[in-house]
Amino acid sequence: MGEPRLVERSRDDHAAQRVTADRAALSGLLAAATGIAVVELVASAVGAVPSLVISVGDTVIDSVPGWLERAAIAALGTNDKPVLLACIALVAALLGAATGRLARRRFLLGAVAFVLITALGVAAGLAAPDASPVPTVLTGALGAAVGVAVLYRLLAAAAEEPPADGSSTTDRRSFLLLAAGAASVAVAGGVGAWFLGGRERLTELRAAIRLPVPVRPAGPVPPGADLEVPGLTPLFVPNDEFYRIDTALRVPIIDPADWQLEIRGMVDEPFTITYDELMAMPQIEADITLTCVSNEVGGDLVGNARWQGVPLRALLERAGVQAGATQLLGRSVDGFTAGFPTLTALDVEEAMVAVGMNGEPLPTEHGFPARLVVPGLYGYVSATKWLSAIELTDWDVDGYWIPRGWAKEGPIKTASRIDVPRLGGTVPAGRQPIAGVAWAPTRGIEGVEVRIDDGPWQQAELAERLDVDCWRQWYLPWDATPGVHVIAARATDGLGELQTDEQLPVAPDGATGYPVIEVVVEG
Ligand SMILES: Nc1nc2c(c(=O)[nH]1)N[C@H]1C(S)=C(S)[C@@H](COP(=O)(O)O)O[C@H]1N2
Ligand SMILES: [Mo]
Repeated sequence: MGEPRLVERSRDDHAAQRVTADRAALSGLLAAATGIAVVELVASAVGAVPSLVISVGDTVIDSVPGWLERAAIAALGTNDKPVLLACIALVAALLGAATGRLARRRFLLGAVAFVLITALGVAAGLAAPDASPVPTVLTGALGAAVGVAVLYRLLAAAAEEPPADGSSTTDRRSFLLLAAGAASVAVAGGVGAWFLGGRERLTELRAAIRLPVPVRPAGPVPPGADLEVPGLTPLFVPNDEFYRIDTALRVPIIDPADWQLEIRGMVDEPFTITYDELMAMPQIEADITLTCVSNEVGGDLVGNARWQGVPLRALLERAGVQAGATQLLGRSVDGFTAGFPTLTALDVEEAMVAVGMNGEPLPTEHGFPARLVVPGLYGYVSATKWLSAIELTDWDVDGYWIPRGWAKEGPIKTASRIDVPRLGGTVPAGRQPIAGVAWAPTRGIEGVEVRIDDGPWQQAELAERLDVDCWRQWYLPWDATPGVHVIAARATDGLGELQTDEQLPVAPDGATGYPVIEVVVEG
């Protein structure tokens, strides 16, 4: 074996010793970047091929233990996605560089490593709900081939060192030129993938949609329903400021013409309905406060919007719910699921398949073309975005978050928040507003009290009532005296029940306790 192996090596390894380790690493990194760019470009243009980068991220999200996922959300909030993607990019870059150095010694080994790493990405891609196996594997193979070819070409150029006397720099330049070329291809591919991904086109599609006039519009907003105190969260949170929580690394881009909603499972007459059919059904409008079970006391994972859509009850009556179908499971195009009692869907009139948010078609981030909105339930058990199916099942089937350490039932707990003054802020002495919001969807808010330092609980002034499902602003004028003050608030719901002062964490079924802020008043 000795002799042929030596011969093979010298041919295989690009005169290995003459390629510096740094150049080899750079070659590997650029090979990885070009390969990934090619794959992502194809994935963005071909529906049956998922983004392999996103698939790897999804696999990470789905396989980390629930406590870690919660910790990541708690530490990073909505930044969890960019951080995860940056980590994947970093790992890919490091793997690429390592592969380049491996290929410097033995090109075949580097090439095999490259193919194996790509195969892992393909494996993650095949697990995506919208992946077709053959095109996905072919795309992976194309990416690996491009990557290996780029690696080969760059290493070959790097091996052609200029003579020691420095009389020629052509070859050195040719490596740098090639490297710059590969980098440009990678960047262009990435930018192309973003545009082909369809966000641009979807924005146009959404803009062309006219929401039908609801048969049961929400009432007019009475004067005084929004106190308009500077710094106080508005009664209706604008769509682009509305909190966003989901497991989707990349927002599903859905052309309503390709979309349909299935009503299936334990029903007499399963059916599917298109976007146009849904838009032609009688719609209602309702002001509903949506909140996340991960919202800390005083946190901002809560918002209020005017939602428009088709009542769930109408769809369920058409399908005919069978006895024993105690759970309604919403299913998303991206595989997310959330389930709640079927009775809630039938009893709560405003529970709906929403197509509109604050007078506009649903924003992409908030579930376009359709999502569930159910007053009184935390989002993780109810508010499925990018809805693809409504499945009637028994209670044994679990939605996405249940095996990850969250309670099976998720009724929203009565809560209040102090918005003004800002937490940890400084205010001048004299008359100052203390203001905030309070919510108890389905029960409504009857009172909010505020306590300053060790003083008595004082009744705050409430904004005009809009709807029990909708939060209510509150306000208390305060004669602020210089020094440090501690302000607490607590709400009473429409059933006369006081918000609990027991301090509980967000898991498993929602944080409780009074919101408390500290304010410095300057003399
Ligand atoms: N498809 C999908 N829908 C989803 C989720 C998700 O991860 N995927 N998260 C749910 C959770 S936990 C919450 S709190 C709400 C948040 O809705 P928003 O992003 O529109 O505020 O969406 C719900 N719907
Ligand atoms: Mo949530």
